[in-house]
Amino acid sequence: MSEDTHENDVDTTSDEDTGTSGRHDGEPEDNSKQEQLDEVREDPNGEYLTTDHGTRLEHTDDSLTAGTPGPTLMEDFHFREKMTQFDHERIPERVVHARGTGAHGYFQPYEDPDLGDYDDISDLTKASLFQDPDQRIPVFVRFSTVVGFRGSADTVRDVRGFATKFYTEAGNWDLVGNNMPIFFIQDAIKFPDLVHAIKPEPDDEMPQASAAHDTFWDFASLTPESTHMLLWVLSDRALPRAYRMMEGFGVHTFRFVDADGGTRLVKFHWKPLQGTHQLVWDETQKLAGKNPDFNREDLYEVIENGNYPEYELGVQIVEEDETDDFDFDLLDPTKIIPEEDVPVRPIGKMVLNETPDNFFAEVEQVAFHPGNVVPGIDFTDDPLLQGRLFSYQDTQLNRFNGANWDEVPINRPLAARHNNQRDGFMRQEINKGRVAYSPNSLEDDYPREAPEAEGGYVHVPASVEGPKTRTRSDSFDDHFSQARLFWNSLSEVEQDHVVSATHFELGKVDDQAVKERVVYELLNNVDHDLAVRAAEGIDVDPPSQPGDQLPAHDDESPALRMDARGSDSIASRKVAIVLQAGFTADHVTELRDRLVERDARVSIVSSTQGPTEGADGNEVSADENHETTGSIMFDAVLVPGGRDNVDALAAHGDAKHFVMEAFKHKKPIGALGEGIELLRAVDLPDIDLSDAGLESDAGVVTDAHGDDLDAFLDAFADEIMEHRHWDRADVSVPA
Ligand code: HDE
Repeated sequence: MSEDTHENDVDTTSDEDTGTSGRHDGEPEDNSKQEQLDEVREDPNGEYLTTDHGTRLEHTDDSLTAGTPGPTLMEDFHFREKMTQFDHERIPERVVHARGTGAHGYFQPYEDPDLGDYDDISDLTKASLFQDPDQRIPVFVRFSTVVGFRGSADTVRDVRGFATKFYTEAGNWDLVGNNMPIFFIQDAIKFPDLVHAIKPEPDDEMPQASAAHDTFWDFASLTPESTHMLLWVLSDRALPRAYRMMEGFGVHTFRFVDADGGTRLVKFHWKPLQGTHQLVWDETQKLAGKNPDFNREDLYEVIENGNYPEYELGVQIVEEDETDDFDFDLLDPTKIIPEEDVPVRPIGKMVLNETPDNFFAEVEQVAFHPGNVVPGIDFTDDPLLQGRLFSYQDTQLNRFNGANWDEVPINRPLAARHNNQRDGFMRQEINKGRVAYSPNSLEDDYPREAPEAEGGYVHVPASVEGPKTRTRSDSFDDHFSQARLFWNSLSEVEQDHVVSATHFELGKVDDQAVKERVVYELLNNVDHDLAVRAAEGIDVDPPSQPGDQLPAHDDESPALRMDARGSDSIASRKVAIVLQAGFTADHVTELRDRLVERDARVSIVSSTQGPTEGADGNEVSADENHETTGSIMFDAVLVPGGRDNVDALAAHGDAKHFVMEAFKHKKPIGALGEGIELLRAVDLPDIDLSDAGLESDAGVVTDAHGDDLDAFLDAFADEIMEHRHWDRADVSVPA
């Protein structure tokens, strides 16, 4: 039988619709994963209501009964089918990372990446997805929190999942990472303990989506290897402003393999091109009530507005013979490689440009697995990674009630599939022929193994020897050096936030011994001052001297500071123009239009939605009222002039609160003309509010004359790009 005609093939997709040639040169919207999904999309204009089996229905709003009213009849197939489907709508939510959202997009390798000593990417890896800069690889990304249930709030203090499925011509590659580069534990066998400790407590199922309770800190206090990760979770990294404004990390050390079989170690990084930015704690708490979908909504809004989230994929490379150059073990997942020691080389860019059509079918049913790799990418002996290679396959059996989860459209590869795996619950593929085994002679031994030169996956033949043992490697012993490195690298403001976070997290712990262990045995071995400051807020006696395992170094890695990663435009930033009737209309329309020209998102906020009249009789339409929104939903606030406007605003508690709260959260504030009087009315501390002309002080931009809107807007935009103004007086505004 010829290769073209053998019957045993399970071709899920034709060459035409999969782009198995591997080229996706068209517009991103044309990527072939989308085409594949199109095949299973429901026709939105379907004319008639039918049963699941296609019978047209003449009446749907009443059950079939004997008499009116009367008992429902068994023969009401429409009722039974509809109700059965409904009763089975849920699948088990993920045991961790239950709360998430997702987007489609593409990854495109860079033409000329700065690869240091390597001529081009093929020197590093043969993975086909990185080779051709004209090729766009379809991707689906799911972002998540870890601890909360599926309906929990987005803005909790937590790690964020950042999982990417690359639908490559060589098969699916899943990079299942987080927004923090390390993890709590060193060995996967501790994962059930960690998760049981951090999830709501089993007797009363409280608290929701929070580590701030006894069982988590009890576990942590007895698990010193968690210290480095605890510092990250206590930092602003745990409060991302948006999924598109956080870094992503593959965490483990993986291997790259080139065409000659040469290998090297690699760590993966995602760098967001819209900057790495955080929320402040007070804001996250309020958002959890006022808009629990804050991060999810942001992702959908920016994609729908065309401000596509973009991330560079970067790699840190260590040659196999350089692994001893480090004072930690590269296989220890509680360690980073400082970027100053091994630079992150950008190798391509990911753009997220399409929201899912159906949350369940795409975001809920997408199933990641770190074991989904393609030739050119291999594993290391990191014991956390090794355990994950079992867990993800296994957990999907529970979620999908069977082994065929890979056939769900969002999980299906674009690469053709041929094998002898068969049957099971909800099998979609209709395999032809009588042969489902290998070797066989009846079908010419198809499907046959692919030699390495034809893309067959060959595991790196790494040598392994040693006795069977349950022992942690000595090289994993140092738990405090990098925790201290992280602490030393934070700005003063970021350190203050960590201290406040300890006051909240440990302040919620009832058991005094747990609190003391965290302070004395963990924090005091990171930094004495940190331990003393933490203790002072939580009724623990401050330690009198540094911990006996305190590392003797004052090293810093500036790349770890969040404020090191700004943005160079205001695209996608949300600006509120707060006004009442009588505002200076031409200022408002012009500012709004010019902000929109710069791709900012602008909302007009007033006491009521709808038309609001300016001083000259021209109207603008208010998008939000003070009930539907708040300053916490915005990146910046603008107050226009107009006598009546400002008098009304100054008499309006919600409007004053809006400005004060934005000030408290260190956000840029702009005011034009009489608008400055509102800032005076709320008494912003230590801010110079003069009537001289354009002024900028700690992120507050004012122009009493308002005659040069361009200059005003440039100054305001600069402050928005700064994100937050930490130099502003840290006062307790009652907001
Ligand atoms: Fe996961 N993890 N994990 N994890 N993980 C899951 O798989 C697990 C770990 C991560 O959006 C589960 O499909 C073990 C590190 C993400 O669908 C489960 C260990 C990192 C997601 C699982 C870890 C991650 C998961 C639950 C210790 C960063 C969400 C549902 C060895 C590198 C993916 C599921 C999505 C999800 C197991 C630790 C990232 C149970 C055993 C380290 C982003 O299989």
